[in-house]
Amino acid sequence: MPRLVYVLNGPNLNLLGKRQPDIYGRETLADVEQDCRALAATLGLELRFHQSNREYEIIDWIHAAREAAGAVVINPAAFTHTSVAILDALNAFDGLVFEVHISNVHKREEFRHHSFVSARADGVIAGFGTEGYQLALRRVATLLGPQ
Ligand code: CA2
Repeated sequence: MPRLVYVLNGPNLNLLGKRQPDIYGRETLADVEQDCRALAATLGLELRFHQSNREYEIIDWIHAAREAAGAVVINPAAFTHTSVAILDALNAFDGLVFEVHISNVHKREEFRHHSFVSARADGVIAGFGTEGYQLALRRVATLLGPQ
């Protein structure tokens, strides 16, 4: 399987580290990207890292992943709880899918307890802060095997 991984981030995650540090921590999305790139290099993974506030852009990146990637690591943010379209796109992708949430969504409001994406995910990480992205990348590397 290709060692290319798409790391996709949904709406408002561009504000990471700038608001609500009590829930989402102090790392910015640029910090998360930097950490992911450093780890990916040690794991022999190639990374495409994206964020969008637009559902269609996330769907387009999942379609692009179909052509070339072995895994998608996705924090769909609020689209987690609303988007059948993102679920449908992920269902058309044959590689590994890991869903990441910075906060523990199950400890929060009831509307955050349901995820459309979890029906397709090979694993779900919630409540590990931004470290969750790293855990997901490590799992991808384990499942893809040595380079
Ligand atoms: O815990 C997560 O990672 C979430 O996916 C984050 C989403 C939320 O809608 C999900 O229920 C759980 C919200 C992302 C918004 O991120 C912000 C970060 C800093 C300041 C404001 C928003």
